[in-house]
Amino acid sequence: MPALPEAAATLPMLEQVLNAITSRQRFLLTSHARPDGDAIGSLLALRSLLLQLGKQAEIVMYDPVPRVYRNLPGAGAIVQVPQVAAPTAGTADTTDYDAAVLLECDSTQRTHLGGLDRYLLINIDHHQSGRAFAQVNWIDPHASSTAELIFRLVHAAGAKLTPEMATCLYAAVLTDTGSFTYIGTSANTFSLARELTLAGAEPATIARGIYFSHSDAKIRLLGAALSTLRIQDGVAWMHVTHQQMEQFGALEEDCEGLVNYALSIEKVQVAVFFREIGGNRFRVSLRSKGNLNVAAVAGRFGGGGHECASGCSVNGNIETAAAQVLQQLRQQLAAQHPKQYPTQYP
Ligand SMILES: [Mn+2]
Repeated sequence: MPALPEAAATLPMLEQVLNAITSRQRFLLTSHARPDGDAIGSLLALRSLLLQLGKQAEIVMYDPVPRVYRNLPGAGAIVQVPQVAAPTAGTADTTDYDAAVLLECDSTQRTHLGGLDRYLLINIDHHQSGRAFAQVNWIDPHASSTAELIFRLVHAAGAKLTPEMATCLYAAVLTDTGSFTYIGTSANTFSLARELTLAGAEPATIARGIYFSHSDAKIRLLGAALSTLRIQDGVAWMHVTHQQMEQFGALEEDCEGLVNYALSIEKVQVAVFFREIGGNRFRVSLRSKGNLNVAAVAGRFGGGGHECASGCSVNGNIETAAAQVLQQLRQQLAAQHPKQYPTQYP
């Protein structure tokens, strides 16, 4: 069975990563703070690959593993630390790493972990915004997910794709394509899903673990958010307060994806979710169906992200915070679609 077709231009980068791995022994693996399914699934599969190659590999993360990914094979081995400490000279603790592999990051800052810069850095990413910040870089914006790159790495290394690895990679592809719904989902994505299924991933079991395993706090929070829903000119917005978070015993990760309920309304083009994070400040998640670049809007508040999914923080009470964001959304709409939304009339 042939591996997935590979873009020729990415081959040298894959080979560089493979060489960097095979010539070293001890690896730290990490990804961005507030990890998603692609980060966790790809990290777990990469760790399995390295162990299979006879290497040492430890997954070190700043944030905890979100609840819905905790049952993925190997997730229990993920270590949560605020900082990667250097080995203490003169003590028995001389453990250190030969290299750090960062998945889905455009800088070491994305990990929120200090202390990574002293290692040889290997960067594997599939984002359009990916940057070659490391000594070894493999960035392929055509890949559906980092999982797709790890899959190619497994093949290139001549390793066995175990059912556990296939399960982790399938979970990553599933979530990073929005259950095979996002732009970029292609025949290639389904070929990958097929290969993973043949290797032992069970689609129904994995989907149940991710989409039917929420805390009740998350759904109560959704109820509170929906009760504040407002819609105007194709923009929907809603919010939750800090007090509601506490009342329901909700965690930050319970807010993940709530914005999509607002975006699911037919007439809505852009959805915004506001989460109060303390005194007169809101964390803002923006989602777009594709007509409007929400990364540009988040950028005006010091945030960032993708054209269809971005985030930032805004000061104010909910009324003033929402008014600021809506104002910037209108400006962006006018800039992108000057005919439909003129700012100046002749
Ligand atoms: Mn990803």
